[in-house]
Amino acid sequence: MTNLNELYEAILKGKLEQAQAVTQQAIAEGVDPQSIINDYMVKGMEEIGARFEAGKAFVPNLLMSARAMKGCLELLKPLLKGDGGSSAGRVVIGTVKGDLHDIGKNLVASMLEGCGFEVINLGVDVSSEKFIDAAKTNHADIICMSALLTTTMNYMKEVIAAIEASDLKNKVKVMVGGAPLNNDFAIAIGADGYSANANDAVALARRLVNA
Ligand code: B1M
Repeated sequence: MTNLNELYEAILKGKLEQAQAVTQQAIAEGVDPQSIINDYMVKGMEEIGARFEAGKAFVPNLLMSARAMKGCLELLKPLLKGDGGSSAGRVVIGTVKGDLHDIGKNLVASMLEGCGFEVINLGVDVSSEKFIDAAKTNHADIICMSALLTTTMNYMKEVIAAIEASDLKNKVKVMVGGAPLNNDFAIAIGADGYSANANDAVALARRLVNA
């Protein structure tokens, strides 16, 4: 029986091989992928973030934990896939300009894909022009923005203003998310919705597409 606390520890210490070995064992034992991610992997990332904030961990530690988390998510990604049925909608997703955090955004992208959405993932450091071009080219239903920094979250407002000034106005919905955001912020910048995690993002995307 897998000891998933070892996964938490491996993510926290940034030990990729060890984290992947435990993840593989958990997958083989049929442990729920959502539980592996939310109860152990995300908790490890939260703890390394808290240690960083307290001056007890440094950027290289964050990078190593991020590498371990990403390596495990790659193993779990196929299990988040849906049945390949008809598209639930088309989403353009990216982390906003100036921000390089992509783990949560990629998790949201994988969950949306797993639940039948077509996802165009623009990566990190995405400008308003790039969001708008991609949404137009791909006839997106939703633009989904992520930010992890209090300094970059304000850029979302610029993207929304650019959308309003373009011919996408009233044609595309905007969803936002990321650790420093909340619902009040989303309303204040004129987004159509905010979600705190990947599961809620799927539910919100479904509501927005059907609205
Ligand atoms: Co950075 N970092 N980081 N970092 N980093 C934070 C965000 C920080 C809170 C750490 C801390 O001080 N406690 C802090 C921000 C403080 C602030 O803004 N107030 C911080 C800082 C300061 C920095 C640097 C400035 C550090 C430096 O260089 N001195 C720098 C900035 C670089 C830049 O972006 N320009 C930096 C760099 C990095 C690394 C590159 C080393 C690395 C990122 C690697 C990568 O992503 N490829 C990193 C990491 C790993 C973190 C922490 C530790 C973990 C983030 C993470 O992956 N969490 C983070 C601390 C923390 O968050 N506790 C921290 C796990 C992930 C699953 O959760 O991303 O929140 P999260 O996503 C969730 C939800 O938020 C939501 O769903 C996801 C899944 O449930 N969600 C969405 C996210 N996006 C969504 C979009 C949606 C919906 C939901 O659309 C609708």
